[in-house]
Amino acid sequence: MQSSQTAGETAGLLTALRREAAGRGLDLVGVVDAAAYDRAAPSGHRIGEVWPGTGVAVVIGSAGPLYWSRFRVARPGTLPPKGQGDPLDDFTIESVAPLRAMLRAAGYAEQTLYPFFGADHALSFRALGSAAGFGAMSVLGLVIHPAFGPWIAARAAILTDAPLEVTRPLDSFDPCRDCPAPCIAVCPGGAFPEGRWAAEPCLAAKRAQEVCRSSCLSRIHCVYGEEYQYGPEEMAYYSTYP
Ligand code: B12
Ligand code: SF4
Ligand code: SF4
Repeated sequence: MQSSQTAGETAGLLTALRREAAGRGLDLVGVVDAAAYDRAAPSGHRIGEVWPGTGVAVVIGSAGPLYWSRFRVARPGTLPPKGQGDPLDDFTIESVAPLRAMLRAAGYAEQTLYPFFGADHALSFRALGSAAGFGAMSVLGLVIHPAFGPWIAARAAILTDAPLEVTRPLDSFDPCRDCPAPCIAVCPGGAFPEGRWAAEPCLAAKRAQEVCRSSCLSRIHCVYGEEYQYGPEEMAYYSTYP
C-alpha cells in the first residue's frame, strides 16, 4: 500500500471508482469499514475472517433494470438454462475487473467476492448492502432503497487496504414502519410465517409454484420503487434456481 497518499488523492480514487462503475451500469457504490462491520456481524460472517488485511469493503450494486439492459447488449440471444453456466455472473466479473485494476494501479491490495449463488464464502450481501448505505432491511428479507425500492442487487465486494472514505448507512430509513405490508398479503407461498420473510417456505414455493419460479409477487407489490421494477426476462432469470 502507498502510505504517502493524501486524503485528497484517495477521495479522487473513490470518485474515479464511482465514475467507472456508473459507466458500466453499476450505480450503487458504498464503502464499509471492515472493523466496524465485523463488530456487528455474527461469527462466521465477518470480513476479517475472509481476509484479515481488509481495511474497507467497496460494495458495488445495480439499481433498477439498467444493468440488465447493458448485459443483454453485451450478451444478446438466448440465455442458457440455469445450472449450465451463468453469463450474467461472467459479465459481472468483467464489469468489476477495471475497478479492481484501478485499486491495484494506485498501489493497493484487493480481493474481490461475489454474491453468486453457491459462492464459496459466508459474507451476507444483504448485510453488506445495508452497511454500504444502499438501503434498509425490510420484512420482505430484501434491502430496500428509498427510491429504487427492492429493485437493487448486490454485484460484488472489493476488499481492500485502500483508505477510502466510509459511506454512512441509512440509519433513519425504516421502510416497513406504518406500511400495510401488501408484500405479506400477496405471497402465495406462506413465506412470512412470523410476519417476516423466511427462506425455507420461499424456497419450497419456488420449487412448487410457477409464479414463484418466474417472479416474486411480494417483491412486485412492495410500495417502494414501482417504476424501477425489472422486466419479465430479468425477473424470471433471478427467480429460477438450479
Ligand atoms: C441463497 C439465496 C437465496 C435463497 C434463500 C437463502 C437464505 N437463507 O436467505 C432463496 C433461493 C430462497 C432466495 C430467494 C430470493 N432472493 Co436471494 N439470495 C441468496 C444468496 C445467493 C445467498 C443468501 C445467503 O444465504 N447468504 C448467507 C447468509 C449469511 O446471509 P444472510 O442470510 O443475508 O445473513 C443474515 C444473517 O445471517 C445476519 N448477518 C450475516 N452477516 C451479518 C453482518 C452484519 C453486520 C449483521 C448486522 C448481520 C449479519 O443478518 C443477515 C440479514 O438478516 C444471496 C446473495 C448473497 N451471497 O448474499 C441472494 C440475495 C439475498 N437474494 C436476493 C434476491 C433479490 C432474492 C429474490 C427476490 C429473487 C427472486 N427474484 O425470486 C428471492 C426472494 C427473497 C425474498 N423475498 O427475500 C438479493 C437481495 C437483494 C436485495 N435487494 O436485498 C441477493 C443479495 C442477491 C443479489 N445479488 O443481490 N435467495
Ligand atoms: S418468491 Fe414466492 S414464496 Fe418467495 S417471497 Fe416471493 S412470492 Fe413469496
Ligand atoms: S411492502 Fe411495505 S412492509 Fe413490505 S417490504 Fe415493502 S415497505 Fe416493507
